[in-house]
Amino acid sequence: MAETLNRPDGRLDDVSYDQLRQLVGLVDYDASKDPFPVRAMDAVEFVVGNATQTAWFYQVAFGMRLVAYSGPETGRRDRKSFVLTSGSARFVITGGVAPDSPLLDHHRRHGDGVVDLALEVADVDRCVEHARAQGATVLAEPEDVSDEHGTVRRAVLAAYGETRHSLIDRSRYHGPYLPGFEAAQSTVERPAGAPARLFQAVDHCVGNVELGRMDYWVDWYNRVMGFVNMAEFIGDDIATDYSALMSKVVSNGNHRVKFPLNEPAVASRKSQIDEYLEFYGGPGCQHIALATNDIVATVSAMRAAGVEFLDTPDSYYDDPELRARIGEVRVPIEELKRHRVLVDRDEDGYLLQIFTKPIGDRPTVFYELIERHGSLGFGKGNFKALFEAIEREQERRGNL
Ligand code: TYF
Ligand code: FE
Repeated sequence: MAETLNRPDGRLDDVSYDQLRQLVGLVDYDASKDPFPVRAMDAVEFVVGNATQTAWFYQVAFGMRLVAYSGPETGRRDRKSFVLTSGSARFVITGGVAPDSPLLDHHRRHGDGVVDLALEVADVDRCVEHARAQGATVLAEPEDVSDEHGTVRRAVLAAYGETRHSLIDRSRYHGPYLPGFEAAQSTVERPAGAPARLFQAVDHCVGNVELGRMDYWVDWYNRVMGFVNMAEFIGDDIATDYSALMSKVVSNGNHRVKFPLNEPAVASRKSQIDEYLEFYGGPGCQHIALATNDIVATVSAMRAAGVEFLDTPDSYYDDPELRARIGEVRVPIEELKRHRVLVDRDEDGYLLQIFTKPIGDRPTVFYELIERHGSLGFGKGNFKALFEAIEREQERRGNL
């Protein structure tokens, strides 16, 4: 008998600090000097063309649990929002109901996409004060919102394109998500033998910005959020070889929240970032990496549900240089090859990763699955194979 996916009280599963340290590569840092202390991603909110069916997709294909709902039945007439969780990861799927809902205009411009990378912070007012002093646009001033479950303090900052960062202090709140949301239960049953959850945390969320704007946004996260630059970057060298992109990564102090930022490289062929910017209608979130402790089980379950992943050629696995470089990893290389999972090793350890094809109608948002074993990187050793696979898909779409 398959068990249902949801926990009755609708709360996030506890993922311990030690589990997170491994899953997303946490480091120690001195929080006392942090001008903008961030605890974690609070939620990733999407606006989509059909929230009812998209919420179903994330339950069936990503094994997520439905925990909360808000919509016409709960007094919000113009929209529906479904809240889904997997471990410490929380997605909110929102769609317009009333024909004059501004969400439908957003969807007309961008298609399905990420509207809010919400951050959990301990002190909303202090963060907003610092952000404002650094020139950030405050879309919503700090305010308390309450219901019978308590009070949430929140504010909203503007980021790249139409993407927002809500800042959420939920330390005084005990409801299923935010005031206005009711607890909800999945009706989807987990397939017999499937893992209890397919991923445990959000590892990183990548932003695509226009040509020449990457350094502006890196500087913005440095100044406004006190984020630090991580070592990994893709510069001109890789960019021109693979006609791809330039990329730098910013993170909060302990690396719980990591935001790579990409801009298109000037190349003879259309960059994958140009394709995104054209079809998204401007800057936006490109991919979300989900941390799992068993990538083979996760990929198997997602494939069984119909999720499509980028293909990696056999030559990747048969390359003696790769085999020598990666050394011993948890999963036999033949099994990685069967599942098309990529491997990368650096001085700190290794990681396993794989990328889905775009999940919506437009060639914009996609997912990464990542299993870290010490590595704090992003798979730089895989960029060549990865970008070639992305370009094969671009070509099939007629956008190269
Ligand atoms: O997040 C990263 O940096 C890696 C590499 O279009 C990457 O996942 C960068 C750009 C891209 C796909 C993957
Ligand atoms: Fe990534």
